[in-house]
Amino acid sequence: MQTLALFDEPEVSREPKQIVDGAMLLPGFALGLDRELITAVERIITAAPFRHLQTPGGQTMSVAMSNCGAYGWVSDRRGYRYEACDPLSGQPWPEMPASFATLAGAAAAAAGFDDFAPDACLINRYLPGAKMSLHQDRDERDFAEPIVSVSLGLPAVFQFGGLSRKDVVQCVPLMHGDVVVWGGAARLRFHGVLTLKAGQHALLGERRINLTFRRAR
Ligand code: MD6
Ligand code: FE
Repeated sequence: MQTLALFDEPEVSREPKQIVDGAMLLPGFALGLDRELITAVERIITAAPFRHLQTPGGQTMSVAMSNCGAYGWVSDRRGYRYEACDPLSGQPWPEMPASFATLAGAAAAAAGFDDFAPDACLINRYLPGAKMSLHQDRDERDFAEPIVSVSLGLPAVFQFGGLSRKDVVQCVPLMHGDVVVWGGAARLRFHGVLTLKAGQHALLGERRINLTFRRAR
């Protein structure tokens, strides 16, 4: 609960902004839930710790990852895929908290995608120096389902490209509490995150956490 309205004044507009056709930025959409999300992430990673996955090409990713929900995204020498169990523990991924699914559904609806019911939440942790190279999200079964991405902690620069890796990219700063929803014509656009700069965030210290909600199956 907010007790002092003064501290809840947005410094930037909370009007939804279209980034490209099919991709909407919802500035500050997750701000009211930020502490709850962070507490839940801390609990999830005690059961399914952050780890640096290997790419199929044999590189170690600089972003550390975990998951919650019925399916978790994993990568290793065999490829990218969704798994019902954490390969580290052999146990099912921690349950997706109801507050996560509710937030993701509400964000999707605010961007025009009704009835989004995620079954996978990838949790990305960036420390300064970590980045995510341009990629497409194409391991999900139904590309008609949108993706909802929640940013927490240090600001990052998100890159939105086109449908070809060589297309020009647009840079969008993502701040603590921002949510991006994308689907439709944007669903298979290349995207990435530039190298995280050092800094201190009041709630998360020297980290950025990203929650990416998807319908995997
Ligand atoms: C990140 N996000 O923001 C990485 N993918 O840390 C993604 O790769 C991503 O934010 C698909 C849709 C939204 C995303
Ligand atoms: Fe992605």
